[in-house]
Amino acid sequence: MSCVWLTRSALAATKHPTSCCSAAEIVSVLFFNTMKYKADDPGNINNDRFVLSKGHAAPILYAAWAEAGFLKESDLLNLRKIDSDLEGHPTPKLPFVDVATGSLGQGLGASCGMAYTGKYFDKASYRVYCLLGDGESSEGAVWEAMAFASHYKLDNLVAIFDVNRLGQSEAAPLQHKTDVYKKRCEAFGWNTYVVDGHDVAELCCTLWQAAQVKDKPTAIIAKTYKGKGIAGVENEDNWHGKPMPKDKVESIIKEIQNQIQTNKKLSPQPPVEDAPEISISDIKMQSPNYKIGDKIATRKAYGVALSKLGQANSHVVALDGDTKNSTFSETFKNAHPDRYIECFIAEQNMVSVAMGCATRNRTVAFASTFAAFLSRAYDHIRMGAISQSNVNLCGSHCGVSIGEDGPSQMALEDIAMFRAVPTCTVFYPSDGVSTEHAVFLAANTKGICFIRTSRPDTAVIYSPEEKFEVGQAKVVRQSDSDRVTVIGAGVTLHEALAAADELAKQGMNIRVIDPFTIKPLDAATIISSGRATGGHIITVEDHYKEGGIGEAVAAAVAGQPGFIVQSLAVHGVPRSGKPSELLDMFGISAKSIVEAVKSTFAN
Ligand SMILES: Cc1ncc(C[n+]2csc(CCOP(=O)(O)OP(=O)(O)O)c2C)c(N)n1
Ligand SMILES: *[C@@H]1O[C@H](CO)[C@@H](O)[C@H](O)[C@H]1NC(C)=O
Ligand SMILES: *[C@@H]1O[C@H](CO)[C@@H](O)[C@H](O)[C@H]1NC(C)=O
Repeated sequence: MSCVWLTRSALAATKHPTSCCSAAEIVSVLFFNTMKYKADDPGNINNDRFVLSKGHAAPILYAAWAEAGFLKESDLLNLRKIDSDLEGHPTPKLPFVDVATGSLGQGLGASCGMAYTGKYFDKASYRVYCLLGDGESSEGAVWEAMAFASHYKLDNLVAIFDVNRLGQSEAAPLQHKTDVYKKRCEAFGWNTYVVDGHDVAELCCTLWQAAQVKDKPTAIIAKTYKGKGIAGVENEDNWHGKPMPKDKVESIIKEIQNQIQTNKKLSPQPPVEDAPEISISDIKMQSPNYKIGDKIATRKAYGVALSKLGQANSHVVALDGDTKNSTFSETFKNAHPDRYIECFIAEQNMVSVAMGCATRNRTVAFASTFAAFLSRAYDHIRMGAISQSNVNLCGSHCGVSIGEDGPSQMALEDIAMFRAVPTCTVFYPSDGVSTEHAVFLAANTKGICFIRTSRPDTAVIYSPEEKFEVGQAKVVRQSDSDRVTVIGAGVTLHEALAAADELAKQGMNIRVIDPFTIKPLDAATIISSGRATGGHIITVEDHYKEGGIGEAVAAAVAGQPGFIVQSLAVHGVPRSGKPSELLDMFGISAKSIVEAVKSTFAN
């Protein structure tokens, strides 16, 4: 079946023919026996999902969709070319790809999110199939997903391990020890089969059996050979990621064609059409319930906002990694228990699951944990951008202002990290009202959204009627005689306001700006304020200098003549202490702002 086109395109251009050959029968059986889908409408909400976690085998995926009739066979010859969507690894530029793969170990987590959504939110018949490499299964994230899937009884999920013995530079650690894989999968609570991955009849039968099993996900350990069907290459070292030698291509194609037993045209079975039509766009918010001067931590306001969002749209879902009573996603859980997914202490998997939930516009997903712990999921977040994911992430407990818990819990790199993600909007709300807007705007904003929340209680500074937009800063304090523009966010905005009060008593006025989103940054407001204050700007942030607000502002005003940006930021490794002591120690308190402003005045 697909082998011919697979091989022809693979031999012509791909770096990974041997990784495709081991999976040829698996993919053929999935696409033309097991899976139910509309070949002419790959993104249909009712279709079974397929995730190629071993993304480097992309040519076999493209070959399958060509065999199904969605791609033209001639398209395959454009593999990896600059003007073709058939890239080296699959991305959702192609409507049959839900999440980008290629960074190994991430496909099963996303598959878990899709399967959870299918079973518990959509309550639909579609099933989810994920193909992994054996080398890939050394990734810890695979086993986070394995634990998740059995805990939630995802019987609509099948993981197929293509155990072809070899990795990239040498054999995978377990080689062909399929019994060890089986024990591991069973220990993780999966219904598990070991099969000959080149036996079409056995694969058909096993995949049928998997669909009869209730309350457990199914793992299929497929014993295969890398480079199967190519003499001199099959099961040999040193062929990973290598095209076949040019002078051998014709004979290899002939060799593979000779192995094809039938040229019968096969078509997939249609899906059961029982996934509900839903709308997740244009979610409206009611005005916030805070009064100016109320004290509430933005992390707490996040929970309130998320439950209101959940009320406004029934496809909003929340995830957390066992920190729900710290991030306050618990408030959402209490209001909408059926739409909360506890992901336990597995942040990489949580991010992948959230992305899986958000595929095909099935949900508006918000995943939260301490912002510090999102850094261990950075590769997953990065892949989320390539996946065109609309997932929303909330990181609480940012900065030294968390206090006594000490540096392991303090996020001081998260702004830098999220600013560097190409599709990401970075919200940094400073009070209850702006937090509520951040949550509603995130729900309605494409791409990845990150909301940075803080632990300490802070005063509400905006009236419930205040309007917020992505990329629109607020000038929160101004007069005609301002000499310096101070930009703060979160706790440091409140420090800046306290500094403004103190300085005003001494006859010195400053302008204070709340950027609201750090990316996109409202350069126009910052530049016009900076110009009104003689080009003097001071940024103050509970984050490291590198990649933080100061550098974002410096970049925004670069090229403006006469501007000077001074950055007050955390440096070095902090320690435990009272929040106020730490703000002083790291030079980001009102006191430090007053000093910095005074020295600017003195110059
Ligand atoms: C996270 C990550 N690490 C390393 C690589 C580089 N890489 C690509 S394929 C591969 C070997 C994969 O082996 P396996 O999962 O067994 O797949 P197969 O043998 O089927 O090609 C490696 C190391 C990668 N793509 N992603
Ligand atoms: C979270 O809940 C647990 C169990 O009730 C409790 O022991 C813990 O102190 C709570 N944590 C926070 C930060 O409130
Ligand atoms: C999701 O909906 C948006 C419209 O809000 C649309 O542009 C997009 O293509 C949809 N994505 C998928 C994968 O269906």
